[in-house]
Amino acid sequence: MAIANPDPALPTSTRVAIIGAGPAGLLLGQLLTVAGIDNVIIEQRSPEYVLGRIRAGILESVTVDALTRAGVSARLRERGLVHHGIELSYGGARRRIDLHALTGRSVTVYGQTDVTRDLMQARMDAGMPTVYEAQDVSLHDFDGDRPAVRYRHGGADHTLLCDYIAGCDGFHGVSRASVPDSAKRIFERVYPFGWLGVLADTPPVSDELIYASHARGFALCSMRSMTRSRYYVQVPSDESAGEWSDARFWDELRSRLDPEAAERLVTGPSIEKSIAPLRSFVCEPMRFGRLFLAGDAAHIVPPTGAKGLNLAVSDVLHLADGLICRYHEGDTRELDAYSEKCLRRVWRAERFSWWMTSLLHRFPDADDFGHRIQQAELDYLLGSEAASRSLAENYTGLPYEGRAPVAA
Ligand code: FAS
Ligand code: PHB
Repeated sequence: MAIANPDPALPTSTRVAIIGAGPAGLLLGQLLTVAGIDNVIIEQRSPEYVLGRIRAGILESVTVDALTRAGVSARLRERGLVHHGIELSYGGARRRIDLHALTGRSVTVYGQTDVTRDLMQARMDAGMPTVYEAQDVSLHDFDGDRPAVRYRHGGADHTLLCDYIAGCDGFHGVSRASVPDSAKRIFERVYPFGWLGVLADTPPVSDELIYASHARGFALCSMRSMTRSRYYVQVPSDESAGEWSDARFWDELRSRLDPEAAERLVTGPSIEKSIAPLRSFVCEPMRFGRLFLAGDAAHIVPPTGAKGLNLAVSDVLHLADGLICRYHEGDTRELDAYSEKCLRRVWRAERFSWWMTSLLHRFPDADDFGHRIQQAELDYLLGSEAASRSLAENYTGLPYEGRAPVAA
């Protein structure tokens, strides 16, 4: 399947220049296109490379609604798995948290790769320009009213004039790096471990996700479909995926699961194996003149709470609404409120992701007291409807603060 226009005429001006063709950039591009607002996406990698990154798997209902609004939810509704609960495994037993009974909400299992592919297809169908394999991307004059993006492509230098720049280029992107240190405030916590993830064409060990807390470390049993599983084990932050054979991974995963799940585990050859570092990170503010940061370009959460992709989506919803108000009604109030509105939801997701990570992982510097506190927190969580409801509210996604009502 072709997933990009082969030789887009490289435009020299647009309304919104979007840096990055990950889920944030592609979703923003799609929402602006649907609203008739011209935009260009500039991506440093090839479409195949972008699709080759295996990342998130859990979508909140806010994300499903956003993809529906963007007109790209057909495959998601056909193939996505709606989950009404998750299981926590510790002390040799599994206990279920009934997300739907506690909140009336559920989550949908649908891989980020599929979300990205659906958005790429929609962009190609709409004939919108995406410049892949752009090199030496640089941002200019975003503190003025006529910013520009410069890049090399096909051996030539190009300049794209625009009204606004959306920095959707992830944690290692150029957008946040283009802002002077004096203009941003960084909040960060780096965890002393990472997640070794394996994708395998094997049936999932259970119908729902299993988050396991074990003396050997955290483990997660997830999936992409009922025939494709996604598993993770916590590893020291200095590990490399090359040190882990498939057999070693399966043995370690099995050792961290309750006996019933360990018995049911179906192993097979890994089709992807990689280690993701864990960090909490927020850049404040998220707007710098005509430059808006969205998604991982502005914040990172440890994946324990399944918030990363969902936060990127809520940023994009705020930014799309702000740009639509500006172009359709000449009203810049939503744009002016962008950073403050995003950061309210970002910090709540940062708190939840930090809390889930602290609860379920084994910290190398923790003492016996710390282990007992984790145990007590888990006992309380599963023994209290109020505590379980709090987890369920956050896991299924806190309410999205939409557009402020227009004053009568
Ligand atoms: P992305 O990083 O996805 O996309 C940014 C895009 O910008 C990339 O395509 C990149 O090539 C491009 N880019 C970078 N620099 C550029 C430049 N200078 N010029 C042009 N383009 C540039 N979240 C979960 O919920 N669950 C998970 O299990 C999970 N696992 C993860 C594992 C890893 C290794 C990583 C890095 C993240 C993981 N995440 C997970 C979080 C992840 O899903 C992100 O939240 C999500 O990809 C955010 O999307 P974007 O903001 O679009 O950033
Ligand atoms: C995934 O399926 O990749 C996944 C699911 C839940 C998480 C993190 C990752 O918390």
